[in-house]
Amino acid sequence: MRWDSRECLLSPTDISPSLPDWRVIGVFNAGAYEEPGGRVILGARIAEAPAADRSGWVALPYWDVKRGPAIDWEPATDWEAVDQRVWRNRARGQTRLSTVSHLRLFDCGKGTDRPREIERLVPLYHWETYGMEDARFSRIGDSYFMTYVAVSPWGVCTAWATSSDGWRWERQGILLPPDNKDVVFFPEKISGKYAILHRPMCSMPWSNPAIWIAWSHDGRYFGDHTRLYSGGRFYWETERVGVGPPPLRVDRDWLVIYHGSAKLPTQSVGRYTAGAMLLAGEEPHRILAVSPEPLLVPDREFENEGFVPAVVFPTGLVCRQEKVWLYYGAADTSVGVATGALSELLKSLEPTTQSGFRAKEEALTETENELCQT
Ligand code: MAN
Repeated sequence: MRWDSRECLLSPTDISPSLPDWRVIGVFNAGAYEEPGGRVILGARIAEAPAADRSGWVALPYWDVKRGPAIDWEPATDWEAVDQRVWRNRARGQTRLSTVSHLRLFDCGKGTDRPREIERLVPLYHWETYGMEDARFSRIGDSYFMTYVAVSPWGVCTAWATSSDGWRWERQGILLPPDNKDVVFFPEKISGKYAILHRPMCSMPWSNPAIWIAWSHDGRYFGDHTRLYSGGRFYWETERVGVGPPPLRVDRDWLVIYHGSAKLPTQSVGRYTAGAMLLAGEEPHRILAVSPEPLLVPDREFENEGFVPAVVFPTGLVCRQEKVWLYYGAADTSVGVATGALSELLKSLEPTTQSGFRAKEEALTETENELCQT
């Protein structure tokens, strides 16, 4: 994919911390929507940690729903780093995050204007106390739907909120219980039903985490869950996949941009790239085309240097007059935006029938069906 432009739109130095003695580690993974008047709003994740270090102690930040950002200081000997994002208690095996996140909304004008902060969404409920992360936005009819990852002692859930204007959000609670993230609403009903893509994680490694599709009559209670895609077909998505922005209607079908990660010899978190697939319009559990090569790879300095190097993590997509604005987290530190022609993006997809992809997926499904019936 040939992008027309690619730039860093927001970085930690643009953001004021929630408390004077805290620091912003990252502003990243921004969901996006376009208002009817054409203004683009980003909902970015702000990850923070206390500025001070205490020798011999580990800072475990959290968000007290009554008092705001807070820290549990724990003896360093009791905790080991899983990677830069996660601590694990040596005795209990319990995990905690090294940063705590909330969400901020930014007005970024026509799409790449200098973002201006307009709203903050901070943890209000027990299930958000370790942070609110990675928001995605869909507009369905006259309502805005937001999904976000809600982390707490209960685990990694997906929570959701709705709004009539995109500014004042009404929290709707937990949409899907742990562990589930990368959840997006399709931007319109399909055959009269709401549909979501989601990414449950098995605590037992039966397979790589997969993207699933589910259906609902009211947009709240989802069923008819079907497994869609677990990655692993291409070298850049061998470790895990998860959907990025909500699907985009392209003629009769759906363009879905997703992240794929692959292990790196040099660091514990893999390299994250962005790929795409096309789902059938009225039967979105059918994959029609895929991108054998990633659309976006971390090859700029701001994507390779930061809290988690070698990460591009797509979360927002705006399409106007055949041009796309793809918003993505860069190195879990900054917000990047890539712009290009929709036609170029679609050109990079290959029909699944050509790549033999479909046949393999069907074979897999047959085996799984047999297993289910025994
Ligand atoms: C996971 C999530 C994301 C993060 C990536 C890369 O998928 O925690 O929020 O951006 O890893 O670190």
